[in-house]
Amino acid sequence: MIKTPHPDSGAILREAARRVSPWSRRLFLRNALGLGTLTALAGCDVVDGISAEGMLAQVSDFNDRVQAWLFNPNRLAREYPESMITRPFPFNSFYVPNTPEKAPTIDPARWALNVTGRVERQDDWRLADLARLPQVTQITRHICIEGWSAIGKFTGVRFSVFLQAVGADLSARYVTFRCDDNYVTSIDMATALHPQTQLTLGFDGGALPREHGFPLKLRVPTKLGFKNPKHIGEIAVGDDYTGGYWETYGYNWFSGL
Ligand SMILES: Nc1nc2c(c(=O)[nH]1)N[C@H]1C(S)=C(S)[C@@H](COP(=O)(O)O)O[C@H]1N2
Ligand SMILES: [Mo]
Repeated sequence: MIKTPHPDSGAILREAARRVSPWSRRLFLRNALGLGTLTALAGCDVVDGISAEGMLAQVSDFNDRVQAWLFNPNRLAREYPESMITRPFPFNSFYVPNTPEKAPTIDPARWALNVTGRVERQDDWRLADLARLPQVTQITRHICIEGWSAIGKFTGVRFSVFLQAVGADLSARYVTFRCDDNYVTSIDMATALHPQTQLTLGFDGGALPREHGFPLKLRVPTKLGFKNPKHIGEIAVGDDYTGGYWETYGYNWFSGL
């Protein structure tokens, strides 16, 4: 059963602002402004009697929720002309050494995508099955939290189209990606349904190169690079918060527009 995907984020935000006390409303508004306020908070009297770390964790969690409220599923990330594509496109990984030679080698003949959780059809998908869904191309900027960005051309299936093809419960809260190099990340359903969120099979006019996530990655141009899982092996739909690899090291879970 397909349920209504997008809550009216504006109405939810107004309702939330009405319900919070004046003090927390101030905090609420400050946090809505950005992560810079975290440092300010850590250095002030508010943290007396509680650990700054605990406070920061709470504020980060608070940020995730506020940012999710503020997220506008209609707002698009910028798309670029072919002339602005970055070549070569940089590589990055969580494993050490951080080198493309360590990227997993996946045999497409033996690879299958597992789809689990709140979906009507838990069948595995082969590359050829995914290639039969309608393909779109977008040229967008990938921004890594480590301080670099690059513009690339990505081709694949709108993720919302895929979710409907598997009969995902679109009222579930999260979609989690488990990768064949043991990387994990998760996104909220509003981001999963964003029109630019793409299950990517192609890169720069060819197949997805090994170092950039062969055979399958998720391209989320509204989010930082670490929310763009490569070498996806499993997609899980559910209500339980699953976090992610870099998220456990303190990167803000929402990390997006
Ligand atoms: N499976 C997997 N996905 C991943 C990572 C990883 O190490 N493994 N690194 C993330 C980070 S931090 C970035 S910046 C991008 C890098 O993608 P690229 O190598 O195609 O530039 O992939 C993201 N997705
Ligand atoms: Mo990154």
